[in-house]
Amino acid sequence: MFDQLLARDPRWAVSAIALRSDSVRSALAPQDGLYSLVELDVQVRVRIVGALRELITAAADPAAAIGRLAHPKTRLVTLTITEKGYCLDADGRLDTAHPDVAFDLRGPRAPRSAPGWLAAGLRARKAAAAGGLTIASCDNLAGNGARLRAAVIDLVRAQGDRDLAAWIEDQVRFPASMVDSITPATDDALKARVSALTGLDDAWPIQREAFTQWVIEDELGADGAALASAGVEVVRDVRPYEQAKLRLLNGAHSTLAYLGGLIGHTTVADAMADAQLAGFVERLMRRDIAPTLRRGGPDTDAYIDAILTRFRNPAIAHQLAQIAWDGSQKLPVRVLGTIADALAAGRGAQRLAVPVAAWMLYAARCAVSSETLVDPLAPAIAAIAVAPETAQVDRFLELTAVFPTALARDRRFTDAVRTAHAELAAGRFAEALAL
Ligand code: CS2
Repeated sequence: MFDQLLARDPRWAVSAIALRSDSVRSALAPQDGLYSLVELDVQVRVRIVGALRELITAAADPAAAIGRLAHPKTRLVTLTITEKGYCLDADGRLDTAHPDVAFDLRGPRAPRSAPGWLAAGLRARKAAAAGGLTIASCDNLAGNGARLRAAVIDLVRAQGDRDLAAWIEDQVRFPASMVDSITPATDDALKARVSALTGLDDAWPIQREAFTQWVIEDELGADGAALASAGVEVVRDVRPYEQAKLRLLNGAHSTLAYLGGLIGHTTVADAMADAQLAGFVERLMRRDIAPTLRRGGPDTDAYIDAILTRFRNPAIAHQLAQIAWDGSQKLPVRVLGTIADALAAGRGAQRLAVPVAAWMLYAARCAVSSETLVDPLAPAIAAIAVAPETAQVDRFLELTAVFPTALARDRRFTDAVRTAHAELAAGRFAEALAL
C-alpha cells in the first residue's frame, strides 16, 4: 500500500527496520531495496516494489534505528513482529520476566525487545523535540494498539522514566489495526519462480495472495486521509473487524494447521481438499465462531464464504507447518476467547475443543520427533511430551501462559478436550471431525 501512496505522493517512503536478524538487509541492500512482489491468484502478477528507501538492522546499528524513530520526518511506525514479539504475559500485559524485557529494564542503550526499542526511540524523539508519532501494530493480537501502548508505557515506567511515560501518553498515538493478506514464507521455489517470470535474480522476493485488507482506527491525525487514499479503511472502531478476522480466518487457519498436520496434509489447499476436514472447519466457523462475534463488522456469511475461497486458492502453497508455529501464542487469541464466549452464552464447546486437543497432540509429537517445535514454550511442551499421551492434557491445561484459570477448570471445556484428544491420539479422525 505504501508503494501506491508513494506513486502519488513522493514525500512518503519506507525505512525497514529488522530488530535482530540481518538477513533481509543483507539480501536487499545489494539490490537497492528493490524486491519483487508476486501476487498469487488465477493470474499470477509480479511487480517490483521500490518503496524501501533504507534498510536497518537494529541490533547491528542501534544508533540508526533509534535515530530513525526520533527523526522529525518519521510520521508512522508500523510493526509486524508476530505475537511473541510483544513480550506479553497471559493477561496481555508486558511480561517483565521475559529475558529480553528484563535486559531492557536494566536500561541498556541497545535494547532487545520491541517495546524496548520503541521506548529508546521515543526517549530520543522527546529529547530532540521532534514531536509526537503514530505507532500501529499490524499483528494478530486482540486490541493490538492498546496492548502495545500499555507494554511501552509499562516498560518506560519500570525503567523509572515517568516524564517519558507522561510524554508518550500525551504525544504518541497507538491506533488498533487489522491487516489481512495470506503471505506464505519466502522459499527457494519462489526465488526460482521469480527468476523464470522476470529474468531477475531476487534474493528476497515476497509472495502473497492478491487480496489485501488494512483496517485502522481513526487515530492518525493528518495522515488518515493519505492512508485512506491508498485503500486503507480508516474506521472509528476496529474491534468488530479484528475479532472477525482473528476468530474466523486465523482460528480456522490454526485448526487446519493442527488437524491437517496430524492427518498428514502439507498445505492449506491440501487440507481444504479433504472434505471431512473442510466440512468440520466450515461448521466450526458458521455454528461456533460466528455467534460470538460483535456487531458492526463484516457480513458474517459472506466473510466466511470469502475466507473458504481464499483457503482453496490453488495458486498458493501455504505450508500448514508455518501456520502451526507459536501455537501457545496464537491459540489464546484465535480460539480460547471464542470458547470462553460460547460457554458464557451457555453453548457447548465440543467442536471448539477439537483444535485445542489437536494443538496439544501436534505440539507434543513435534517436540519428541525430529521435527522442530517452533514455539516460545517449546521447553515446557517438551517436558510434557515425555509423559504418555493420555496424561498430557492435564499437564497442558496447567500452562497458565496459555489457558486462563477459569477455562482450565471448566469441565465443559476440559471434558471436551479430553474426548477429542483421545480420538485424535488414536487416529480416529473421522469421529473427531464428525461433530
Ligand atoms: C496465519 C496468518 O501464519 C499464521 O498463523 O494464520 O499469518 C494469516 O495467514 C494472516 O493473518 C492472514 O492475514
